[in-house]
Amino acid sequence: MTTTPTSQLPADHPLTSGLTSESALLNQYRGSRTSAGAPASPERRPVWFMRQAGRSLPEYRELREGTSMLDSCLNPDMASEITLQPVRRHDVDAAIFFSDIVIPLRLAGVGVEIKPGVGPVLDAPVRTAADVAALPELDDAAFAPITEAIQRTTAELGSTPLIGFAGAPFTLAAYMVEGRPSRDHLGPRAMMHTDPQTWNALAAWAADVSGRFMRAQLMAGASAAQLFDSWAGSLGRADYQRHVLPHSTAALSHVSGLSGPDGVSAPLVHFGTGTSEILDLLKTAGADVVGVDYRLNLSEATRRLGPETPLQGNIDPAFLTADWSVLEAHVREVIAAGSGAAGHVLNLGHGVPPETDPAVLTRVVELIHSIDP
Ligand code: 1CP
Repeated sequence: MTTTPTSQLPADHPLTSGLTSESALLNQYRGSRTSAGAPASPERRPVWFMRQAGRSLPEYRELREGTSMLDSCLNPDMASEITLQPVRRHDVDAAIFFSDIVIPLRLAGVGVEIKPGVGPVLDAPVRTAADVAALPELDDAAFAPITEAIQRTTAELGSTPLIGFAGAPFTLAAYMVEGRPSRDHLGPRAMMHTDPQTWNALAAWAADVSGRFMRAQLMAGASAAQLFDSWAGSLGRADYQRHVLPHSTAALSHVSGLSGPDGVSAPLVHFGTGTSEILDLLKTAGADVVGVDYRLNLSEATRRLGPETPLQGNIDPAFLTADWSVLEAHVREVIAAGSGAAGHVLNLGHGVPPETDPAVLTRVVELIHSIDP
């Protein structure tokens, strides 16, 4: 049975009830600095960190002991608790749901594990037209543990928004074709040219499962969502535009315009690493906010994207081990560089390195909150 998906968030959703709709995070994601008649935001400058939940936290390592990564993601109690840990510890302005980009594969019945110290590894790579045709259908009922974890999490978070996420079709398909992490993603990049039909079928499958994964998180209570195209930087402009962008657009179309009855919609963020040269293309996929990695100065990102585009980023994780004065100067520079954009949410330019001292992250949050918006 096919039903037309609704674009209406449920009545008890934190965006609909107003719990998170005026949060500092959402105001910046909406580009409130330029909205007509908007007062200078009285609230603090919002910050969260990609991979804020994870191995940098001792409480995470303790809880995860003896449970595999994907089993932890699918245990609603654990996923919820791990999502909340960095919010309690660092006082960040958003939680990011503890899960992984390969969870939709696992929920569809594709054999996949996350091997410690390696990353996602599939039982069998997906390389031929027959492999793609044999990919299972993902049933929405499989999202039950995700929905449950999110409901528990948002009940605890109150007015702090939860961000949902998914992997973009290229990044997800890269793991599927290679069967494991790779450096240059030659497998998926070759498939685009040697067998474009199979590539398109695979990327369309990935777009569908990732789009529905984000949608399930938003419907269950997430107030924003981020599409991670971590490996899109390995593509040239022409290949990105022709073979990837349409699929990322399709993934985002599952969640664009999801809103409450008063029209308050859930903002979408699009992020990739090494994407400086395709940043303008990334923006056209349909997200509201562009996440910038650590390689590009935010003022240059604004020049490329226009001042109306809200930005997220881009403290270089390499500074997290530097002397505090060096790190502080860098954070202040990032804030200044982002001041020309309609909105700016502070984040790292990629994920928290596992060896990061969590006390440093807490201090960075305090610094950011101490600087007048
Ligand atoms: O050993 C462990 O504790 C597992 C490490 C780990 C964690 C904590 C993995 C394996 N995934 C995650 C959680 C995760 N993955 C989150 C949680 C929320 C948070 O940010 O705090 C998110 C958003 C992801 C998304 C993800 N998974 C991405 C996109 C973001 C990025 O960092 O670029 C990617 C590329 C993955 C694949 C993946 N999963 C895990 C690893 C180590 C990897 C990368 C492997 C590689 O290098 O290719």
